Amino acid sequence: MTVRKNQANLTSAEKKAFVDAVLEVKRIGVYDEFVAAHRLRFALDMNTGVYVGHFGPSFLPWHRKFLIDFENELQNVDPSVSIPYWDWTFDNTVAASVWAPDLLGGTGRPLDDQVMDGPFAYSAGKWPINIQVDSRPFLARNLAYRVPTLPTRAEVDAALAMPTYDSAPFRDGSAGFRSTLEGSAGYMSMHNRVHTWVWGQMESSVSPNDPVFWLHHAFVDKLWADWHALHPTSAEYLPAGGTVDVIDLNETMPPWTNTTPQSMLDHTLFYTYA
Ligand SMILES: [Cu+2]
Repeated sequence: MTVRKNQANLTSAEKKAFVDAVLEVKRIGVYDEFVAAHRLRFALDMNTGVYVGHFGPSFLPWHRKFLIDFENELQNVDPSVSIPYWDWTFDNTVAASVWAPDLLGGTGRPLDDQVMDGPFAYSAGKWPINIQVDSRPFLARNLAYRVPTLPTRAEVDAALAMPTYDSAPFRDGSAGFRSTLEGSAGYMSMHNRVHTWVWGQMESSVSPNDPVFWLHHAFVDKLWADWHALHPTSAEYLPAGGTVDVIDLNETMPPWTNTTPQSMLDHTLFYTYA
């Protein structure tokens, strides 16, 4: 059974196994398929008005399935590996262990935001940026540059306290837990703010180019699970049906042909959180 752990609690051996599996999925070309899939979905969400991966209720189940698929690829390389999560409310500085050279490496250099240490530095030779939105072939970050602080535990707790998953019109800024957690209810808040805090590729449609994408979204996913545990009688997902341009509970989420929000509600079918 897959157990997802807080990155702060990983042993050195667990960190190395995770990094090695990510590098191998990259080497065989599969990693970039995930980057391309996210870029495509983000563009469709932005430009077609049909909200599947972002800006609507299926933000959470879509990313849950996306992470499960990626975790399966990691486990094809090393069955012991799972996606760790990064609690950015607690490990909230550039000195946090997630940015150490034995896990993700640190912030970029001033000249061009190029990450210079860790396994994903361009100079280490194993992490070319192939699926791009600009011409930079290297992983870029500028931690705490565009916004100085990450979301706080109090902000997270306020979102978790909301009893409603999502509400009409089920879009950017709708009242309820999903939109508040996604960060569309306020400029650069919550999930969105974390992407912006990291900067570089993380602040773009090709954000999975930075492996912190998976650790960030694993924590967002855990917060969805935490929210349901706090509100066991609330509908775990809304809307239940009949909503135009929005994925209802039993509608299929592209690009998959066999995945609905309903099929993603119980994460314990796939993994648990430690
Ligand atoms: Cu995200």
